[in-house]
Amino acid sequence: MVAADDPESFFATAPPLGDADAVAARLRDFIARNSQSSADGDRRIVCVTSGGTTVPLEQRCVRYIDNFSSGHRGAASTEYFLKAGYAVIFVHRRGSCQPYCRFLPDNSFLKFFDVDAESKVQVAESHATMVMNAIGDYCKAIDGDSLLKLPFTTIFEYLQLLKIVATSISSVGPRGMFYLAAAVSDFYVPWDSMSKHKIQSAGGPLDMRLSQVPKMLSLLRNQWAPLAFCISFKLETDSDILIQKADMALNKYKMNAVVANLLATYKEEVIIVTNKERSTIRKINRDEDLEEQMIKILSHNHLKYICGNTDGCNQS
Ligand code: PAZ
Repeated sequence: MVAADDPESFFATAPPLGDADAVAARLRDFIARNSQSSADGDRRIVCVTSGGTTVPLEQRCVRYIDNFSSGHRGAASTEYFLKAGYAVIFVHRRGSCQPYCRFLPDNSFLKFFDVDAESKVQVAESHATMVMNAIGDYCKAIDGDSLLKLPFTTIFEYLQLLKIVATSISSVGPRGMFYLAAAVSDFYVPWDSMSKHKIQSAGGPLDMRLSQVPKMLSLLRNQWAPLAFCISFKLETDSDILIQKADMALNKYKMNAVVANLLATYKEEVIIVTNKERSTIRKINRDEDLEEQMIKILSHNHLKYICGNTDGCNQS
């Protein structure tokens, strides 16, 4: 019997994605269109993962373990990648923060609207510019075929999606990038050992053994998309181990960069760790997005990587 932390066994026993063939076809078309249509024919394509994966405890799921992530970083980064000219495959947790909607308030977006005397609904004057810009940017991304959104909820869906995206993106070689900002579960209940129905409380306290989620970064790097530029993220709560863990991921999984951040400060500061350097990026003022600086640095590094891997590189 193969262990639950073995990738083959993970994929063999996971409930299959219902629309895997349709997703693969959409990806093929998206990548083909974005490889032909750009002015220089060398458009870069990034897969941004965003939001947390869930671990169901029951097959007919009532309860699940969740991972911390609002999806804000992935959504903001997607906007800046689009601005930098990338085509973006946005692999996101259903219901998490979306590109161009980050400014929507948590409590109620209804405060964005006014009703006039004739009962016509309009955007409140105070928010009109913001909403108009967001609609404009969003429509430009969708109409220009630059943004493909693929949702997941569970760890099973996420890893199957990642595999399909990676094997599709491999066709663009070094022009492909992975920006893995999603918070992915480290432990899970294998589908075939999961309770089918809601776990009952009558039996007293619950003892549950979680298996380790297989490490897919080596597969991504070595098999699925060997030439892609790969950036993984490392979130820790203990500052003493953050850099050590980032270095480990960089070397063990041969990432091109690791973005290290601490739970207490991740909105204000990140450290980009590469084989050559560690760059600390800090938010300078309240209105600035940290992601703007991050994407500038990472897309520049990606260009250099493409040049180092391509004959007759014409990237500027
Ligand atoms: O999604 P968000 O903006 O609330 O948080 C972003 C983040 C902290 C989840 C991300 O920066 C990150 O570190 N992701 C990797 C998490 C991990 O180590 O599993």
